[in-house]
Amino acid sequence: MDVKIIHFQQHGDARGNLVAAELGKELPFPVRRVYYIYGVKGAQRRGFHAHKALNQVLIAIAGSCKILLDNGKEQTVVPLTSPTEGLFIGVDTWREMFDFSEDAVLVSLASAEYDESDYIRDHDAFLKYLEEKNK
Ligand code: T46
Repeated sequence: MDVKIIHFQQHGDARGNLVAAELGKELPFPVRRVYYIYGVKGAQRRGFHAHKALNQVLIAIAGSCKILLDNGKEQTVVPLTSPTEGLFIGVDTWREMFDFSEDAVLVSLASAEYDESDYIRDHDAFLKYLEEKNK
């Protein structure tokens, strides 16, 4: 599965903490878009799609949530619980986000501008897409 936990260094002192993410160090791609998700209520799940070309790093900069990842062959669930770790998600990976804490703020660092045509929003279509691609 093309996913990886990235550990960010925490620069902490008496004033509090600072985390940096820099291209070529913690970040494996140039960031072209940032968006964030917050105020997710109770049992709401989000995502339910894969991307054909987009790479992302997801960071729970506050609170926590879980990310279900699926490459068509296997599934795994990654909890995001710290602003010092990011989850890299490569292309062709189905994702669902759930179990958001009330205070959760999930930031995404994305490799490209928003493009709806890059989304596969149906799981059967996702499996068919992978089958065609791997022929
Ligand atoms: C992803 C997961 C982790 C925009 O207008 N611009 C944007 O950059 C984004 C990301 C979304 N939107 C609009 C499109 C929809 O009308 O915001 C609305 C909600 O988007 P969506 O339903 O795709 O949100 P999630 O939380 O299901 O998925 C998002 C990202 O879209 C997706 O790329 O990997 O977070």
